[in-house]
Parts: sequence; structure tokens; C-alpha cells
Amino acid sequence: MGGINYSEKIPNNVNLANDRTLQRALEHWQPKFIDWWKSMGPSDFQGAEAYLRTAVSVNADGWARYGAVKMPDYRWGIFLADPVAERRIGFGDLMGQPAWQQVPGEYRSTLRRLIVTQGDTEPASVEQQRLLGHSCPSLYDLRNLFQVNVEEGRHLWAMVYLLHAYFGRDGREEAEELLARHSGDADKPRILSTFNEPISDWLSFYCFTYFTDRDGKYQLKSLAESGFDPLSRTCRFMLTEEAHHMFVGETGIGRVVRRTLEVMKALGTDDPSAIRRAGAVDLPLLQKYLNFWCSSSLDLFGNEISSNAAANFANGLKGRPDESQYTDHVLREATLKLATPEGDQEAPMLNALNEVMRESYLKDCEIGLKRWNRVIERAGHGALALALPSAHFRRSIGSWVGHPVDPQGRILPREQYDRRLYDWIPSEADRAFVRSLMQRVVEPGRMAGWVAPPDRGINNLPLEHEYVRFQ
Ligand code: BYC
Repeated sequence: MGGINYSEKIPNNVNLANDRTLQRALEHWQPKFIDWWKSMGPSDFQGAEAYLRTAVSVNADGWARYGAVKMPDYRWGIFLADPVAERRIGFGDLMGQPAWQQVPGEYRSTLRRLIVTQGDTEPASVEQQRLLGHSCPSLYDLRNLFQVNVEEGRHLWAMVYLLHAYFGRDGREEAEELLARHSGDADKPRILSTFNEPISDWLSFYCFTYFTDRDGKYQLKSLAESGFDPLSRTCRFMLTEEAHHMFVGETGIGRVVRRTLEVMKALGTDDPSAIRRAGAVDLPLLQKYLNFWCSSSLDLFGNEISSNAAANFANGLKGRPDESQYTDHVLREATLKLATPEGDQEAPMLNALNEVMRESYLKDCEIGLKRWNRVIERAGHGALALALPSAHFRRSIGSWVGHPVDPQGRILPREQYDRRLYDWIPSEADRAFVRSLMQRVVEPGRMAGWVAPPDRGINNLPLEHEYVRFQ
């Protein structure tokens, strides 16, 4: 990258053109990123031109520039939201002190760990989704997949920027490790559990973008509160992109619901096997996918009781999402009632912050459910309404690990739970059926038979637009 025009090749608002140290670190890392993208990113589509938005500045007219681009030529940029003048730490024991422009020595390793954990999820999701392009239900969906993928790539850049700019040699080493761990790898897996689950069909992709990207929203919101100002500003900008990913999930599931209802009407039955024979996803099957991805994403908030969460809050490193909506920002006196398998327990609020976040996340998850259920009810199938599983169902982290709880939150005899598990999450046969639906459709404007068309195209273009052009 020697002698190149940095703002052209790497759009940024971090003064990259004049920062030799950062340039050197990125010059070393960027070719490895491109190699990683080519080998672990969307398989077989590197030559295709996709109609993508690129962020070229943080201004209203610059954060989403649309145009046809080959993914390896995508201009992954580095952007921080505009600074807030005289910003102060808004919570914890250091509340009211000026926000930090450099990493305080005593919090260096904790902050690095938070940034690495966040950064690790971004390339992980690209790896999880790398084969989906082969079975896309439409060009519109294929383009959305690629948009999500390149933006997760940019989110990786965002975290790598922080590591390079603020953490010296350790940061550079961590940035390399972010490309060395791989989703599902037996020896070097991704850090958090959900990011090692394969996403091998589009129903899973819609669920992932609905549930798991929404966890991303909540984690980014809490890091946007951080006293470490560059982290806060980076996360604030990332949140503008995250909204589209959740849109893909919410409208994707909504389109599946609509198509299924059409098929039910045409057949005059809600019999799942008849619906499957007609090539659509019966609602109980969709419910199983919701149960699977929601319960997996709930684990991403960590343990209900966490000394990490308490210390991160008290030290001003990680706040609650939308911290300003609360009145108590110190939480030294407050407690929270927690439901545990041993009964209700009163816990210090500081230690229970992962749970506080999980609860607000679940409320946010309900919004889509209400929308889909309105459509189901209007079609006269209220009895088939969809629901979120209990937060105690199928947990792998926290006090409910290994407890036989059904999606309604009832504790069952172990033998009954084991026998019924695949009534609640997809069985191998369910997954094989869903995979059988995943036939690639790439004629502009056409949709696969299991999903309804979206209400509109991208950026005011018609649905028939050729959103991805193959070479
Ligand atoms: N899997 O004290 P605890 C996104 C570990 S998604 C495996 O409760 P803490 C995106 C934990 O690391 C958002 N391990 O943990 C979405 C800890 O290990 P150590 C990602 C887990 O620290 C879609 C130990 O268990 N955001 O952006 O309170 C597409 C004790 O746990 C898991 C972040 O990661 C798990 N599920 O909370 C693309 C934000 N859960 O330290 C992107 C930064 C816990 O004892 N990270 N553990 O060795 C954090 O804030 C926290 O690390 C966590 C965990 C919330 C993840």
C-alpha cells in the first residue's frame, strides 16, 4: 500500500494519511485481511458485482453511498462518530470525570479483551455465512447477504483500528489472531459459542440477523457508553449499519410467514406435512428455528451473576444500553431479583448487569414477534402465533445450564425433556427439509417458493433490478 492515497483506498475520518504508525500497522494487516476474505468470505462470488452501500464519511450523505462493486474491491473504511465536546464518563464510580482519549494503564487488558471479543464476532459471522450465496432465494437476498458480510468486515476493521491505534504490539498481535481463529474450527474456534454454529440455510440466516445481530446492537450500545472515547465513537457509528442487518432478519422472517400463510390459504389447511409438500415452511417449524437462535443468542450476554460485568461498569468501561434512560448510574445500593433454578434470589445490581441487558434485549425481540403475529392473526390462524422461548430454555451459560426447562419455562422431568427436545428445536429431519427448499434463484425479480417478495427494492430501485451481476 506504499505511496497510496489513503482516503481514496481506505475512507476514514481518523487522519490515517498523516499517521505513519497506524499506516504501517495496517499495511501489514490489510493483505492478510484480503487473503482471509478471499479464502473465508463468501465462497465463489469474488468476481460478482453487487449493488452495495459503502460508508465514505459519517455525514448523512456519506455513510451510505450505493454502487456496483466487486467485494474484494470494497472500500472498508474506518469511521468514528463525531466527538461529543467535553464528553464525561456517564456511569460507575468514575462518573463525571472526563472521558479518556487514551487507554488508562490499569484497564488496558480488560479493554483489550472487550474489543477482541467484540471484534472476533465480526469475521466469525462472515465465515458462518460463506456458503449461503449458493442457495440464495433471490438476487435481492443475495445482495443483502453480501451487504451484511462486507459490513461485518468493516466492523472487524473498526475493532482492528482500535487495537492498532491504542494497544501497541499486543494490539497488533490480537489483530492477527482475529484472522487466525475460525468459526467452528476444532483447534482455534471463535470465542463466543453462537459464532461457532453453522448457518447453512437462509431460515437460519434470517434468525441469526434477527436475534444475534440484535445482541450485537445491545453490546454495541453498551460499549458506546464506554469512558474510553474512541471505543464509544466507533460503536456509535457501527450501530447505524447494524440496523440494516436486523431489518434483513425481521423482514426475512416476515416474508416467510407471509408466504406460508398464502400456501395455507391455497391448500385450505394448516397441516404441516401438506405445507411442506407444497414447498413452504410450516409455522411450527419456523417456531423451532426461533427457539434455537433465540436461546443461543441469549447466551451471548454472559452469566446472570458476573464479576466481570460489575467491574466493567464500576470502572466506566461498559455501561448499560441507553444509560441515560436510568436514574441511578452508580448502582452501589441497588439490587435485582433473579429467577434461579433454586428459586428467586436478590443479587447486587452491579453483578446482575448481564441480566439487565438480557431483559431489555428480550423486550426488543418481542417487537418483531408482535408484527408477525398480527399478520398470522389477520389470516385467521391466531392459534399458530409465534412466541419467544423462555430465557431459561436450553441455556449453555449461566445458572440455567443443563436444567430441563421447556420453551414455556416449565421445569420438566429430565427424561421428558430429552424425549421432547426436537419438538422445540429443529431435528436433523427438519434441517434436511429446510435445506431441500434452498434452491438457488438468480433471475432478477424472481423469488424462491418458500418466501414472499419484499415490499420494496433497495434504495428505491425496483425489485427486478439486477442486484448482483455474475461475471
Ligand atoms: N460463549 O463473567 P461472564 C455481535 C465467557 S455480537 C463462550 O458472564 P462477561 C455480532 C466469558 O467471556 C456482540 N464464552 O462474562 C452479532 C468469560 O470468560 P473469562 C458481541 C462465554 O464478561 C452478529 C466467562 O465466560 N459483543 O456484535 O460478563 C454478527 C465468564 O462469563 C460466553 C461482545 O462480545 C459465551 N456465550 O460477559 C456479527 C461485547 N458468555 O473472561 C457481530 C464484548 C460468557 O472468564 N464482550 N463467556 O475468560 C463482553 O461484553 C463480554 O465478554 C460478554 C460476556 C458479554 C460476551
